[in-house]
Amino acid sequence: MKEFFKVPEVKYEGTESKNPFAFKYYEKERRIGGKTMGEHLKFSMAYWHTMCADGTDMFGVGTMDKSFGESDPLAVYKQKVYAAFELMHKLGIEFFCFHDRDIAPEGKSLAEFQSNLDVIVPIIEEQMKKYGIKLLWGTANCFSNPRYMHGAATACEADVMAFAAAQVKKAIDITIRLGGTGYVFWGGREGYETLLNTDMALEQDNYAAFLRMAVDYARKNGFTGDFYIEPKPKEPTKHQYDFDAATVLAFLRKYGLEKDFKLNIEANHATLAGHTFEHELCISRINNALGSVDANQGDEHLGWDTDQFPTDVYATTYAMLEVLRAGGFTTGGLNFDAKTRRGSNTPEDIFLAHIAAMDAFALGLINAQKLIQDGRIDAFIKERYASFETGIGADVRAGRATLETLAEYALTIGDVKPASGRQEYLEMVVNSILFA
Ligand code: XUL
Ligand code: CO
Repeated sequence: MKEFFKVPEVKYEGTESKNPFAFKYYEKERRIGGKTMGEHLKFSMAYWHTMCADGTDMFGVGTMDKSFGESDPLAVYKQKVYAAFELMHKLGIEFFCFHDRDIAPEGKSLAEFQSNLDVIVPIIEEQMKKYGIKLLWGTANCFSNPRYMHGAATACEADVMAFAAAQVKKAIDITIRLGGTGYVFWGGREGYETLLNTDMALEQDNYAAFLRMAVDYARKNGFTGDFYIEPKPKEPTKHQYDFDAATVLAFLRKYGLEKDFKLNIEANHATLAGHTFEHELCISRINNALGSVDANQGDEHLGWDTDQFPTDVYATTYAMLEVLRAGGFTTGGLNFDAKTRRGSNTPEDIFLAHIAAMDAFALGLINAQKLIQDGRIDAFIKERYASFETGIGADVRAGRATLETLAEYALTIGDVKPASGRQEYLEMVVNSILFA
């Protein structure tokens, strides 16, 4: 069996270790609050970045060779499978996610693409069994091919929608066959550039109809997992219909799709929407719609989706706090929708990036659990809203209050002097817990 990565299996060595190919914080079997770290974090490899992205950007060709020693397209994609599973196995990553286009070459026609998929999928299936690795979610790439330049499910031409349907149908079949627990829709080209050529109402109706067809097909064929929508405010289109979590929830409710769909929250997409990662996770959680996470990070100095591996420990801490408050992942997990920088172009960099990210989320989990156990933050919030537990506040909560009773009450209390929000004190508490 060919070895693609000259890297040993990555093990936990603790914080004192200086070995770059070792975990300093991620101890898969360590128990935290009733579950192991591995069960909490459910790490997943993103096939598109890790096995396909070669560092190409707007200004230059790729800096990384991901052909794995082959030149015939189908042979390249076969080697990608073996390389992917070697990598996941060595990193101890138990899940992966894919787009149809990441795992097989498109060929010259839809039929050829489908038959290429039929060659590759059994190899993936066999490798999954060999290593005990599972599929987190599948999806279809309905945004890269030029035919999708005006959209896929929201295209202005019905033939394009039919093409997208064929891709989604096949990707759902593969997801079911491989036992995936989720199916993602990221609306790559589902948006618009100018209202001068766009019937927004028609496009949104079509998008909902398309999602309904996909749900009906998948359910009929035995899919019991969750569907996720992945919000993103811009890129590639100026106005993406799935702008952010709140926008997506409103869309799902308008079309009665909220029972089948949860959200797949991506950190960098939150940044682009002008939100924090934890804001998007919190909106999802309080609406019982937190499905899965695309774990990456952006760069505040660049206005685009840089898809960096996550290493910001404050961000992972606040994210894991939301995940723990939501009761943890069920069908979802932490998918590294992230790529090494164009200048980090060796196979070792792919390992180092995953190790850094897995450790950052392990630290996030440890910290989030400490914040919960310490209890000062939760106690502060509870106390801050205590006036809604008795008197007029309790009447509001119970739906007994009216505008008249509140107005009558206000006349009896004189002026109100709200208490301090104590933000700096709370930030100090967080630091004292994180760096104890
Ligand atoms: C694009 C993005 C996608 C989705 C899956 O920004 O995040 O890779 O995660 O289509
Ligand atoms: Co993503």
